[in-house]
Amino acid sequence: MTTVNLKTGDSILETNRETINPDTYFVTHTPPKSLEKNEKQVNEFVSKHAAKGSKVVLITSGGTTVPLENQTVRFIDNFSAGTRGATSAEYPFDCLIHLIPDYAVIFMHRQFSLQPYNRHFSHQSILDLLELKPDGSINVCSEYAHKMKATLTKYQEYKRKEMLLMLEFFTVNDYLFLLRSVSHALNGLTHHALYYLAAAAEHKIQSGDGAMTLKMDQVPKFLKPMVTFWAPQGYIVSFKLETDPHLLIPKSRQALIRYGHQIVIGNLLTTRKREVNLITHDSEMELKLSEEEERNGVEIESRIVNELLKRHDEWITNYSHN
Ligand code: PAZ
Repeated sequence: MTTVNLKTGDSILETNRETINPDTYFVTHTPPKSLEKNEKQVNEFVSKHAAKGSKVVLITSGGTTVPLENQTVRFIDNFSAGTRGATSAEYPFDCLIHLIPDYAVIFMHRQFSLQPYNRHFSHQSILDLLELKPDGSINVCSEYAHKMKATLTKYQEYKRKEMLLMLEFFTVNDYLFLLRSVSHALNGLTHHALYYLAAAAEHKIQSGDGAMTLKMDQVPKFLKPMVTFWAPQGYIVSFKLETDPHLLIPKSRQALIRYGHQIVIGNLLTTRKREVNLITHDSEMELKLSEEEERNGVEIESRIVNELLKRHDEWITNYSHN
């Protein structure tokens, strides 16, 4: 349990390591209203790609919120803008262009967080990208035209081939229900499903205690039921965020052993955009951008996704030989 004093702004006072049992969570909590509609979309998407023999990757992205009231006026949020997820969602398709395996993407993202392709223009106002001509027509300003054309070409191709399904969540509760449903749907693809869990889901409020004090529980450890029941044949990649460099590898390894999935990607808050560690049960690999690569706009997600698609492929091959 984490207690936060809202009046003084004192932060974490007390932390309860006990978590809500994931089995009871889904019985004692209300599913989001959008769940049924989303499940229908996911089932159609997965069936279509299964029929074509494509692989599917689920990417979760962005922070999760914890509402403070039932009729939400205030909520607790976290820092994640969804950069990792939105950036990663573009690379399976880039691989496809380079004739590496065929992956469709389910992009499960926090509402209003960054989105693949659109992210390239999210720091500008849309009105500043456009200009009004004397004849009344609207053009993209010449300084953005080249980048806009390149991005739009890829984005439209993605859409034309129906390779991308976008699903939204807002609260941690929406996230958990949707994750369970999507995992169930993808389980039909057996080893051809890849799960890339980059969203940040940490705390859940247990109850209000007086006007100014909140008690929070850890989010249920959904990875355990996911690995055991929801997606037992999937290739599951989780992320571990740490602030202390000494804890990064041990904590990542601890998560891997505790949940028994395939890979934990450890990243530090301050260096996450240039450096990550891929930890498996019998290996450790550091992926790091050089200063020159950073200057040239190389994104670490291109390295992560390439490496994971390679490993997923080897994993499928191993299964088919056993
Ligand atoms: O969204 P972003 O790019 O700013 O941050 C990405 C991240 C740090 C949230 C992600 O890489 C991550 O570590 N997700 C898991 C966080 C956790 O629950 O430990």
